[in-house]
Amino acid sequence: MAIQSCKSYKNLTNGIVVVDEEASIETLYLLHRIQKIKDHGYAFGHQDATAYGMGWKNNGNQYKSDVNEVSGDFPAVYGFEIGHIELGNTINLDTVNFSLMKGLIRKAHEKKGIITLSWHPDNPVSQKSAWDTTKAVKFVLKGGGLHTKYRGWLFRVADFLNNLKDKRGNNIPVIFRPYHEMNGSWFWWGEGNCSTDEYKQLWIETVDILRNEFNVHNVLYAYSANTFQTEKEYMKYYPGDDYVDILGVDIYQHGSTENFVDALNRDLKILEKISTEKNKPFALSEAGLNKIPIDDWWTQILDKNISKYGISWALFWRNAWPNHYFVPFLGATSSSDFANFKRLPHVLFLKDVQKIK
Ligand code: BMA
Repeated sequence: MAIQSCKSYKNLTNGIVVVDEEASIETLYLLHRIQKIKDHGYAFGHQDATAYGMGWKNNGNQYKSDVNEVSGDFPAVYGFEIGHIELGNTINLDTVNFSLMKGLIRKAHEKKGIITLSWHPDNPVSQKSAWDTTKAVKFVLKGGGLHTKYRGWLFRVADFLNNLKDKRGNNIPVIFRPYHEMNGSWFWWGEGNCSTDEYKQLWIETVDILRNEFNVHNVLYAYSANTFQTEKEYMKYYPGDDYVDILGVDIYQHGSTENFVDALNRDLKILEKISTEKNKPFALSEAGLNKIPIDDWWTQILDKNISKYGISWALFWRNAWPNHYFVPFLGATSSSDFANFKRLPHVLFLKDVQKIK
């Protein structure tokens, strides 16, 4: 990328002011590309695409992805998970090594892929997992007994983010999507486990500390709720326009196709409206049908119900185990439909987003 002034990149982002006024040029350029994607369709993403897949785990000497094996191209969007970075561990909660992850992030970035990071931090009070709902948020806020500990956690998050560098030493811009699915009650930061004000304060303090104190300037912040019924529900925990760059929603098919189709159309229509009003891009930040037992799910159920709304990307969850995978691997049900899905002109894989400048 030719060096241009920050000002000209701000023009490129259509006048959108990002959360971080000091965001790097690369970060503004990422936002610019995310905005442009929707003129061409939406980008396809996969969580941990290159870290492991069905029956294999990256040992540091390979670059592969189940998605590429089934479809002939890599994903455009790469989800990675930084849960347990806060503890200073060398591997994340799903046993992906953080140094390997940095390398995979660098590789995806060099190939012009887009990176989005989720974070399932342990419960800071009980020290159990993110799914332990012992009350915790109020203790990590300023003035709370665990605030110093929480700052230590954010120091480690910042250290990870600040060390994402390309070959030339420039920082790699990423989308950071913390404290997701807050309208569900399964995480310690979720509905019923803290008040809406506490949640908003957690978000605001997290951004302020990363940005103002720990000098993180390579991040776009994504607010990502679980499937919701109304605009009011979506906005209930929204920390404010100054603290969110991208709007997201996580929608899984847990039950009937009819319910899933209704949820996609209801939620994406609402997000499209909020996105237009706020001039912020939006995404299907997580999605999937475990094991994809429906042959034509990709083209007939998923794509037909998400392609008309203007999302920038759709990210599918990880291929973890034989009973927990969200993208087909060679020989799996829905593989041939997935290859057809990949060929749809508005469904953008890596080679397609490489052209979006
Ligand atoms: C969940 C599951 C867990 C995993 C977590 C974070 O949806 O896949 O097994 O630990 O995401 O990646």
